[in-house]
Amino acid sequence: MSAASDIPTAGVRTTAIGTHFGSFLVDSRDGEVVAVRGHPTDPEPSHLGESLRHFAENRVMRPAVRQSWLRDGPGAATELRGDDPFVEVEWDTALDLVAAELARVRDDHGNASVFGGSYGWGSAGRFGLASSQQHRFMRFFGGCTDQKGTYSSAAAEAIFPYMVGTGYHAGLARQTSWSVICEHTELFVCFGGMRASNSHVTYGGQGPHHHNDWVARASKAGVQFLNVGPLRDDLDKSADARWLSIRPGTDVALMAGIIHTLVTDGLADEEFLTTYCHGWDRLRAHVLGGGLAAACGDWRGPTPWANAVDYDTPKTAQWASEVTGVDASDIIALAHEMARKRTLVNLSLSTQRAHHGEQPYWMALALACVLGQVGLPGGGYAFSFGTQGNTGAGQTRARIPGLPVPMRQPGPPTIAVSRITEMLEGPREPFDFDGRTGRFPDVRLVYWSGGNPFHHHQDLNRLMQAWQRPETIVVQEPFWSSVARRADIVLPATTPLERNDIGGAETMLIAMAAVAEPVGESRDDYWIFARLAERLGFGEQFTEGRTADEWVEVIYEIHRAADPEAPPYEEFRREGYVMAPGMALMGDPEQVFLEAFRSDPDGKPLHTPSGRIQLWNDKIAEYGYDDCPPHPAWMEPFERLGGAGSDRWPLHLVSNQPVARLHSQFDHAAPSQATKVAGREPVRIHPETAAARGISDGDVVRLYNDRGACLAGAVLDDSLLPEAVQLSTGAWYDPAPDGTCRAGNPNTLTADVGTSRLGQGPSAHTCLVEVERYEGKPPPVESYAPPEILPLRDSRATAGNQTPNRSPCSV
Ligand SMILES: Nc1nc2c(c(=O)[nH]1)N[C@H]1C(S)=C(S)[C@@H](COP(=O)(O)OP(=O)(O)OC[C@H]3O[C@@H](n4cnc5c(=O)[nH]c(N)nc54)[C@H](O)[C@@H]3O)O[C@H]1N2
Ligand SMILES: Nc1nc2c(c(=O)[nH]1)N[C@H]1C(S)=C(S)[C@@H](COP(=O)(O)OP(=O)(O)OC[C@H]3O[C@@H](n4cnc5c(=O)[nH]c(N)nc54)[C@H](O)[C@@H]3O)O[C@H]1N2
Ligand SMILES: [Mo]
Repeated sequence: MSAASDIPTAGVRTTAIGTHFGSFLVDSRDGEVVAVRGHPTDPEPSHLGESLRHFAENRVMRPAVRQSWLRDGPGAATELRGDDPFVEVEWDTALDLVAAELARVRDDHGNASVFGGSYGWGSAGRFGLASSQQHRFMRFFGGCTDQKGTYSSAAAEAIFPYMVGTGYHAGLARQTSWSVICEHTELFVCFGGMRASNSHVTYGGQGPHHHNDWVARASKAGVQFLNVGPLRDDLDKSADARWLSIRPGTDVALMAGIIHTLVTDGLADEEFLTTYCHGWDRLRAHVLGGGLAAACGDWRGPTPWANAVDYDTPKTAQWASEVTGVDASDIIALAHEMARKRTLVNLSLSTQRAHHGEQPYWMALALACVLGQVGLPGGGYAFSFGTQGNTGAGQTRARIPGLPVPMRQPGPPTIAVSRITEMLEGPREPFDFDGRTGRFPDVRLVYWSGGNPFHHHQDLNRLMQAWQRPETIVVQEPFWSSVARRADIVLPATTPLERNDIGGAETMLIAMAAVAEPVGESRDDYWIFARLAERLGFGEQFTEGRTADEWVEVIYEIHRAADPEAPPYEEFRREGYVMAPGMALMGDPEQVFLEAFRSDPDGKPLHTPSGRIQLWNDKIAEYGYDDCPPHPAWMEPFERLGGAGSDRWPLHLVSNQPVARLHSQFDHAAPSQATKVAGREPVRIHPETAAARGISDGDVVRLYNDRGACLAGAVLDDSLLPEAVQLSTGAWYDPAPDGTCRAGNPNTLTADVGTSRLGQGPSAHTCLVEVERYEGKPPPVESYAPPEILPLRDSRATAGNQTPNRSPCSV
């Protein structure tokens, strides 16, 4: 971050910006950012702010159409997506093409043939948020095939209502607060750690950064942190944490082993379990290995999950040790320590972004129940601490208003967010999702703004194949990102630095003001959708006759109506930000998760069928899934260390969130590029693992498995499990002709398998690989330079040939 004294003052203008990683002051001169400073309200601004200086680099300057598509129309040479050059066109031409194509696909094939789920983080800004813009547009368009859930927490979102009768996100805001933890918690067990770098971020707007401060305060107050996971540095040094290194993907077995120990050593809180839980008898029978009949109680329906669940083996510490790689004596000691102390059991989202990812969230709740501490101050169940910055802030956040998005139309289907490749591969194929069945639509047109499937999706080689299926792919993007390069029509979007908006963080609203004119011919997402809507006949509905700036004011007024203390709009803009007391601390700053339920289980029951915590759920039993039993259980994932696949692929790939950027955003810019090793994404390898393979620090290495390969720069580090390698997400996908990603994108290696038929979430963290030294001259990385572009000048000269032969341009 820039220090105030570094900033030249002559001609400098300061504006504010709200981002997913905090609020900042941006000093600019003549449209160029000269410094990015933390907002005065932020005690510990994120280094991620520095990337904003690079907003003008690697931009899509003009609307561009893939050459084959422009020449031969929809569906032309789709195997050339990503290889064809682009031809720049005038905005009117581009908008006519896109509108005509949307109309053609809708009229010929129906709205379901347009896929507009458009998952992704885009940029924060209550009005500008690209996904809301697109969803509003698509609703007036008559609907489209949509997506449900998130890559972040799909499996947790799925299982939450079945276990506690509330949504995951609602639960998140009701977490036990840090102030209570500091005072009461003795042992804070963190499955998947609590990564300091991850806590910089909160979707939609991170407020002041307090996470590190809370961790340090808790540690000082005597809270003992235990990091359970493959990386020592998943918990910051300031926490003075102990580290229990475990094979990734085996947490549920560890939890089962702890529960078994507690039960057999008489430490299970039977009174809590019978008063507050439904199904404990069955779960106990399962953990003790009492057989299928005992574990299923009076359930008389089919039990297809019994093929995946072992009902006969007692889940002893010894058994758990064989699965997890943790010593049995450590498991027993941990069980005893947990029972002795006020213990809070926390899960990071990483544990559920894996095969059978519903289970860790459910089994950890069961463990907290066996300890009998759920609802006690500082004890019980916690989740997602360390996965977003404001967890534990002790508040129920009021919704900060954004662009209104009309209700979804009935009709076009909704798929689980991460089932996109399956959808493209298998039109009309059936799918299961959270108790319902559906059929994938026959998608002809894909529309994306504010997200990057060639960042977020697993098994990119497989996605590349499926990506050839649609006839037309439209992408709205500021940058020549890996998804923009694989579009047929790229519409250049502005970044938040080029528009006015409102930033919303949990305790304040920020008046965001443009720093620069739009780069090149880029336009706001709103401008683009408004013009398309006009061409398609619903312009007035989409815009309601308002300019972008008028919308920003309207959104502020919606907030003000709910918060009478908020000043008039003009004053808000003049001041640059406003604390929103009506928005902050809606809940109890000293809240304890499920405290009310604990104090009065009959008067304040949970919204579950039993009114209790469900350790068994009949609804899930009725679904009859073979990969999601009606109670939490350990099931073998499709691959893991010490299990399936490990004979061929001896290393586990940890593809966690990057420290130096948000996902793939600004990977092209200096702050992220400065972290590269040998020009590629760094991969951390344990020195023993490296030595056995002749790999030295700084070498280019090749990671590979049956699904794909990528190159990365070796960093030797002993702070990880020797059988793990760590390659963060976000390097811009750069496949060589053989599919090897030269930049180091881990999603060339991950598997595209749903967590289960219930959650259908992504299983990114279930992944085995091998690594070798790259011999010979490594190929250069090409994804950070724009693709081949035939400039507007040339395309004007040949304009006569360019009317696509299958697109009626009549709208
Ligand atoms: N292997 C592996 N893969 C993972 C994960 C993992 O743990 N391991 N994690 C997953 C998770 S949790 C997530 S949330 C996803 C994240 O996946 P995404 O959210 O898709 O990733 P981003 O890189 O943030 O993509 C946002 C895109 O929006 C663009 N953009 C920014 N601002 C604007 C704007 O104003 N308008 C428009 N039109 N575009 C804009 C950016 O340039 C960028 O290309 O990745 C998932 N993928
Ligand atoms: N700086 C930065 N912060 C971010 C993001 C970013 O891109 N950059 N992305 C944000 C987003 S969208 C999200 S969803 C959150 C994600 O938050 P998380 O899902 O918690 O984050 P990850 O980085 O995927 O994983 C955290 C750690 O879990 C460990 N781990 C992986 N698999 C397992 C396992 O099976 N068992 C155990 N015990 N540990 C395991 C890994 O060592 C990893 O470092 O982070 C957010 N924070
Ligand atoms: Mo995420």
